[in-house]
Amino acid sequence: MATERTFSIIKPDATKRNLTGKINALIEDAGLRIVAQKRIQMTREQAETFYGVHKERPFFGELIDSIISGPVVVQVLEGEGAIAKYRAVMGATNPASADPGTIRKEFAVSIGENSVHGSDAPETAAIEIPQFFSGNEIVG
Ligand code: DAT
Ligand code: MG
Repeated sequence: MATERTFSIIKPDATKRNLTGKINALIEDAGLRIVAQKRIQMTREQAETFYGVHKERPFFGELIDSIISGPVVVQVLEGEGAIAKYRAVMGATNPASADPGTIRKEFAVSIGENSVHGSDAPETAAIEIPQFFSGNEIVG
């Protein structure tokens, strides 16, 4: 499998509970490298663009309010099959269904406050990464 990059967000529910380091440990223990990382406050406009694919979903308003409710840590993760690997480390969207040892099982509060985002496909990663990082901010 090829080396890939995926886009990750440590969401406000996790940064508020001071869990950035614990989540990064699970990421690194899985063999993924954090090749870019910064802590930002997302604007409503950035959030609406980022989550644009979910615009018609009933939970869209809640999703936007939640992702701008505090600081996030945006990251680029690199590794063999990084996209699928990170989805596995994250666990299921609903923490109640997530496997033991996954980030969401260990740390998420609810389906809406589920601690992390990860790209779901190479095409998605290619759209998401440049929304938050310029090329020279990513150091592999
Ligand atoms: P994922 O984050 O696992 O890729 P998704 O892309 O389907 O899941 O949804 C994006 C985010 O929207 C998800 O992380 C949390 C929120 N969300 C999804 N389904 C929800 C629901 N039924 N109620 C509230 N929030 C939801
Ligand atoms: Mg998704």
